[in-house]
Amino acid sequence: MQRALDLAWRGWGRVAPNPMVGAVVLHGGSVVGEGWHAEFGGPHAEVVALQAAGDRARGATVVVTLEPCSHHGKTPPCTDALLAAGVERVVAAIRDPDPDAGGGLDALRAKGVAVAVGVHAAAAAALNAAFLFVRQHADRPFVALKLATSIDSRIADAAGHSRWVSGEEARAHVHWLRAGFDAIAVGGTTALKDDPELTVRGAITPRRPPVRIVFDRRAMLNPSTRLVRTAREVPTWVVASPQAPTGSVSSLEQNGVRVFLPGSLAEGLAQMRAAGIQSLLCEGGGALGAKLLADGLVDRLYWIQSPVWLGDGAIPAFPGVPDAKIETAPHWVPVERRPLGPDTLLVLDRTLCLPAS
Ligand code: AOF
Ligand code: ZN
Repeated sequence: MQRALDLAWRGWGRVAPNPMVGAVVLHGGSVVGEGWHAEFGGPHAEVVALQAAGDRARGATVVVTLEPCSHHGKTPPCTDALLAAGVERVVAAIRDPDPDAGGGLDALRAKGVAVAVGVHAAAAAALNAAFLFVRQHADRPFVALKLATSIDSRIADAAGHSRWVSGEEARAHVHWLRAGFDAIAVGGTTALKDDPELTVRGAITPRRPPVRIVFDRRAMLNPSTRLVRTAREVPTWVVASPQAPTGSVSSLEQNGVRVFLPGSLAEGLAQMRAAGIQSLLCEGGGALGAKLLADGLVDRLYWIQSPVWLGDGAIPAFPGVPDAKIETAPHWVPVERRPLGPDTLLVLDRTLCLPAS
């Protein structure tokens, strides 16, 4: 299953809103086929792995990170392919909560295939966190917050300088991360101060470039910023408030920016979801990140820690968190710990959206 999970990750940036899935075919204790879902609309992981196994799939065990589908979607049901290949046993990490595609394990069992579910379930839930989240929640996208801090959790030094808190490997990883999200968001002040492009310039070219979203209540983003200048090439949205100056709003719109005017941050996220955004990566700044955290709107934290100390006068990453008791404070779930050159990435999920097994 660990191998199947590793294979599944190869679909990052290419398959959303479908899930990333990996599969391994085992016969007589050896791997005889492997596959993963590589492209949205393309063959499912199980079918790719069965094809690789050929005749050796007869009597084999198929290990797959998600319950095989039992529906005619963009491709025929994987349950049919598994039965036709003569597979004896299917081991899945988690069930598929999709009302149309789910139920494949029961269908296989009814045809005499041995089935098991729950192996490495937590890792499989983390792999497809956004896919699972949107099937449990209709009111907003899956929200991830990326933070680069010093070892003492500061996002900027006492002079307010924040650029290059983290190193080269960390920056490359952020481009990889961006490729897997429907949208990349920043706050209005960051958009003005850093003048970022918020595009994906890394090893993976995403199937669809992420929408760039600026949470900018006062609609301060001006037409000379890179974001606005390239708004006709890469979708760029501004989430302002109904009180934003109408002149600023119409100037943004004339430059090809789509403007939303929700009454609150939560309503803004609801409007993003309604506009088709299922997963959103917030890259700062401090005020937006802190507000999302304080309002319980962060589902995943990508926390890059650099081995520097910036001291008490520097800007804290997590201001104003209410006190909690050590016995009762809710624990986040560590999903990954990875060295990025001199820095360390810690990925934490607030909860896992584990489907019932
Ligand atoms: C995938 N890749 O490897 C597996 C999936 O629209 P379709 O026909 O591609 O079906 C998508 C659904 O099939 C998806 O939402 C999931 O529930 C199920 N399994 N999907 O994209 C795969 N095994
Ligand atoms: Zn399938």
